[in-house]
Amino acid sequence: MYIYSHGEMTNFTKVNVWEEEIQQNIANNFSESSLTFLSHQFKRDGFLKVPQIMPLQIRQEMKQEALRLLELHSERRDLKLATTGNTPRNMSVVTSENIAESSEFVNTIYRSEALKNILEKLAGEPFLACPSKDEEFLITRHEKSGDTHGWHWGDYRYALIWILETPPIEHGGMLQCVPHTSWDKTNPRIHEYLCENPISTYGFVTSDIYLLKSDTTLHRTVPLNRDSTRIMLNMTWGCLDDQKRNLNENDRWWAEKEVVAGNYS
Ligand SMILES: O=C(O)CCC(=O)C(=O)O
Ligand SMILES: [Fe+2]
Repeated sequence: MYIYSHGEMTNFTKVNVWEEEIQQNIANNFSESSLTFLSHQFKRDGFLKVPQIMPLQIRQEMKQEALRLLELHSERRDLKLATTGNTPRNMSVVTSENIAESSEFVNTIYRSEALKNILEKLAGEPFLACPSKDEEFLITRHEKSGDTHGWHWGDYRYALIWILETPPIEHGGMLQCVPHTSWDKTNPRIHEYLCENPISTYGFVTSDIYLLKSDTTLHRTVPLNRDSTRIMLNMTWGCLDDQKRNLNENDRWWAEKEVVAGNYS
């Protein structure tokens, strides 16, 4: 029976309007020849700034949505993580489950076919819904002097990061990347990677978006040098290779307040 209540009908229409806007925006901003160059750049750097992938209005609405979710669910994290060589995590977070349960907007944009389609073209392989429910989404807010998301890799291959608010570069909060590296959780050797490879540093403006090849790009945020506000939303996808991997579960600091691999002081 195809009977919708008024509320469902309204949501259904809204989702279609967003999808239409995203698709139109992508058609306006990406030509086939620009896609070739962007995909090469992404292969080379493991990082690609693509703010034009989303209409400005959706980026601005996403900031309001993140502020709402932070107000409802933010939890502070302060720890060092053993599986990344004791690099620090100092920030407030909203967990994946809290985002998934509380935000129709985030869920809808994450499931946009037009978005997935362009991301697959940029990356050159299929995107799979994140294999792990606790890693699909993450919101972080750097707020205090010293706040940083220390050097790490991602468990899954692709992250689309929405920079919803950023302080001036002078305050820190830039992203640093070392592409073409890989994560051994029992021997991460991060300082060796830093000595052996060039580090790229990327500054942002509010409303930027970037795509990261998170499993083979060592990355961190530069610590804030004063109290200031930097808010990001992470949307994660897996790839076909991820299905073969076996993940140890003792370091999921974003999901749990205290984890086995975390050092708290
Ligand atoms: O805040 C950022 O730009 C990076 C976020 C990140 O590395 C992550 O969510 O895993
Ligand atoms: Fe990351």
